Amino acid sequence: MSPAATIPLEDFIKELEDLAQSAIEEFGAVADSEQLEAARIEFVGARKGKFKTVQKKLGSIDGPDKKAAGMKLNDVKKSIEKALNESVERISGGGNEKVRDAKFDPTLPGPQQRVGKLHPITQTIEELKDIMGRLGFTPADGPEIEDDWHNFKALNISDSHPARDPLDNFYLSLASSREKHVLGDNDLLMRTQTSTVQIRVMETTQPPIRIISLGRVYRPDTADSTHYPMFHQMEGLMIDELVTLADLKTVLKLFATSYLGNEVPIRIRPSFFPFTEPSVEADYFWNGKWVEFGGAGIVDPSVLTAVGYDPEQVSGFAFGLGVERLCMIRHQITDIRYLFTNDVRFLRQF
Ligand code: FA5
Repeated sequence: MSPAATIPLEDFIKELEDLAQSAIEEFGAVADSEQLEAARIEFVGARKGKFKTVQKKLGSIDGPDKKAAGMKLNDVKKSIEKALNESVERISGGGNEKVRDAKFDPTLPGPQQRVGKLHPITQTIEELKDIMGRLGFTPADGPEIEDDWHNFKALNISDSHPARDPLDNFYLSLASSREKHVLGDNDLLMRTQTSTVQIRVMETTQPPIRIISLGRVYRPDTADSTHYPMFHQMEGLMIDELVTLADLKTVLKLFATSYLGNEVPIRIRPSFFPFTEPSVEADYFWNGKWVEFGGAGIVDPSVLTAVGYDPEQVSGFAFGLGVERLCMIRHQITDIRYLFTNDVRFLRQF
């Protein structure tokens, strides 16, 4: 067997020096990231780069010359890398210290960042406030944990009324006597309606009043496509001299056409609430059926008396609308449960 052909050390060194020179010249001349990438592949490409090709010849250098050849190879490698890095820095503007890899193309758009959004219910609440604000109603707030007076008694709901049934309410038990001392002996519960805020506002404000209150309410309802045990209501209250059912119908109609548009049919039908007389319920027509979106009526004189008003002097109307039901028709959401499962694939759509 004939011995493998060897390469003289001088030839190897000459080839390396020529390679270094042309690499330095070329990296120094590139004008944009495309040319830079082409030069990078040409000289230091992992499979077919020129440096790789010369490096493979190291095996053909005579044993005693191998060490010198290896050292030269390392020197040339370093000077090519230096020229490459300088070129990357020049092309990328030099500002970013981390930009060392020629595969980085500063002209390409960066990875898309997803921007968070408001929950569809929050968006609906903002829109409702906006519409009612234009009709002269300002927002008011009340607590979600309520006492018997504000949730029932002041609203003309008697002690024996079925609406007080423990099966229809989330009552809270007071754990300690200290809590009882601070909060009083009243039964506490998660409010079942925002009508509680009517009472709180009337107790502390003299007419004329024109408020809305938007917030969460709680009922042990079984969840289905239109019911959830926690949902939001928008309460409205207007108290002044000579407020009539015609004013209520006008405001409900103006609200409904602003929010739903003219093409969604709505209807108002007689109903009953202990705190309004007469009382009505409002429905919109959607997906082939009437869906109730709120109750309303003329504030019962006994409620006005309970808060210290004179029913001979002032009158008013109130309404309570289901925010989820309004959000659902706006966005064509067929099941209320989607609003509370927090699936980002659903939430991203709004
Ligand atoms: C009331 O809560 C009254 N407080 C409304 C009212 C206010 C009447 C002022 C008169 C004067 P009702 O229980 O019907 O009424 O609820 C009002 C709306 O809340 C319903 O029309 C419906 O849109 C919504 N709603 C009721 N229960 C649920 C539930 N479990 N899940 C989602 N929305 C509901």
